[in-house]
Amino acid sequence: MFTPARPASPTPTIEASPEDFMSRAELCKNPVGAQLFRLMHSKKSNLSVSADVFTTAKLLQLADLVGPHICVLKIHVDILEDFTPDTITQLQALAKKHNFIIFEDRKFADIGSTVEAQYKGGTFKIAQWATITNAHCVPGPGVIAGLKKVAEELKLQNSLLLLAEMSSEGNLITPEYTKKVVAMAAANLKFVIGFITQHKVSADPSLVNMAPGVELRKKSDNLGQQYNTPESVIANGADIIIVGRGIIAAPDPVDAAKEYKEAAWKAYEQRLIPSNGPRP
Ligand code: S5P
Repeated sequence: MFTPARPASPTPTIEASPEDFMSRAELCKNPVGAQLFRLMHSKKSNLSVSADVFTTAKLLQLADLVGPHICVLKIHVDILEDFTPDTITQLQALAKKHNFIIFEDRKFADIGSTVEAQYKGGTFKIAQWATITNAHCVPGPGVIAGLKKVAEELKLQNSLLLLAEMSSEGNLITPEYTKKVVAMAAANLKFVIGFITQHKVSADPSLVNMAPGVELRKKSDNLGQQYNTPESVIANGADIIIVGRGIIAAPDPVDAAKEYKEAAWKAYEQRLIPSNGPRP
């Protein structure tokens, strides 16, 4: 008599976790948040390079080199000595070629009406090209309202990260302050996609946690920066590592980018194993 083979019991896969990036993409209220989670999944990269360089040529060269290995390229546009609108046109072409998102690390921190003008105008016209930017919440909710107003009026598909924690020694952020930042994010989910932080700070899985201050070989610089490893920040609930000098000052930035990418992705996969959730 024919006995049908018993169906193999489903092997638990990492992708079945409700905490995986593809599942979290479904929950995002801002399309940039969803795009970011999906992009990380498809590139298997939760690495953001902080391209803190001083010329357009260096920025474009670095973006072209590390582009295949990153989800987000973070820049400080105001440290470029030779910025022109063409810097951005060329950077956007590389973002398209390598499929990464451009993040201007402007850290807006003023009253709503001032940040509105800073985001929209001036030399850099940040709102026109920075799919992601960030803000300190110290001025209160007006800082978010001012930035959101620009994105809405210009019909730009932009997004904002809030500084919930900092990596630098002696910073003034307290757990109480961080809680209030999380509440401000929760009140603005159509615009805010997550946090700059050292830990997972919100229980809302639609919000992304990006951690700077990551270095494999150093513990600090000589100006108060403090470093952790990719493994430790991701075990603490960060989703994306932001790496500057660990990659851009390495003898071979591409090799370094691959090393950080692999370490961060492995740590993310480890965290998806049920008993290894983020440490409180
Ligand atoms: O708390 C913070 C927040 C940010 S955005 N600590 C940081 O270091 N950053 C930024 O991350 C900082 O402005 C710099 O561009 C990058 C870290 O660079 P690295 O060379 O120390 O890795």
